[in-house]
Amino acid sequence: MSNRTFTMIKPDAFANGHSGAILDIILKAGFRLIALKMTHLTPEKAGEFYAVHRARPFYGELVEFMSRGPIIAAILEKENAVADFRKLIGATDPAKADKGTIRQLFAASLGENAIHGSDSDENAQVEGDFFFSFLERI
Ligand code: 3AN
Repeated sequence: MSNRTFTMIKPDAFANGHSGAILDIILKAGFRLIALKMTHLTPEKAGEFYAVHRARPFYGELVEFMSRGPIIAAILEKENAVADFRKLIGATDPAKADKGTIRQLFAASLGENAIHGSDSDENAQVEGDFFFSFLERI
C-alpha cells in the first residue's frame, strides 16, 4: 500500500476563498504536504487529466469547470492516504457527503464539488506525476 494521495482544491472552492480552511482541515487530519502548487489548467490539460471520463455526458462541463480559474494541487502523505483522504472529503455528491467532510462543508453540487481525491494508489501516482516534476515530489 502506498502512503501518498493526490488532491486538487477545485476552482469553485478556490474562488470562494476556502483554500486556507480546506488546507487547515487536511493538515489537522494528519496529512503531510509532500508537494504543493497553485496553477490554472487550460481546457486541454483539464481534458487530459479527466480523460477517463471522456465518454461521460458531463465531460464537457467538467473540463470547462476545471479550467475556469486557479486551483491548488498537492501530493499528501499519511498511512492509508487514499482511503483516509476519500473519507475526509466525503461523497462525490455533496448532498450525500457525511457531516463535517470537506464536500459537505464547502461544495455546492455534484459538478462543482470543491475538491478532488485520488481513488487508488495507482491513480495517486499518475495524478501526482501529472502536476509535479521528479524533483518536486521526492
Ligand atoms: P470523485 O471526484 O469523487 O472521484 P468521479 O471520479 O466519479 O468522482 O468524478 C470526477 C469528477 O467528475 C467529480 N469530482 C465531479 O466533479 C464530476 N462528476 C462526476 N459525476 C458527475 C455528474 N453526474 N455530473 C456532473 N459532474 C460529475
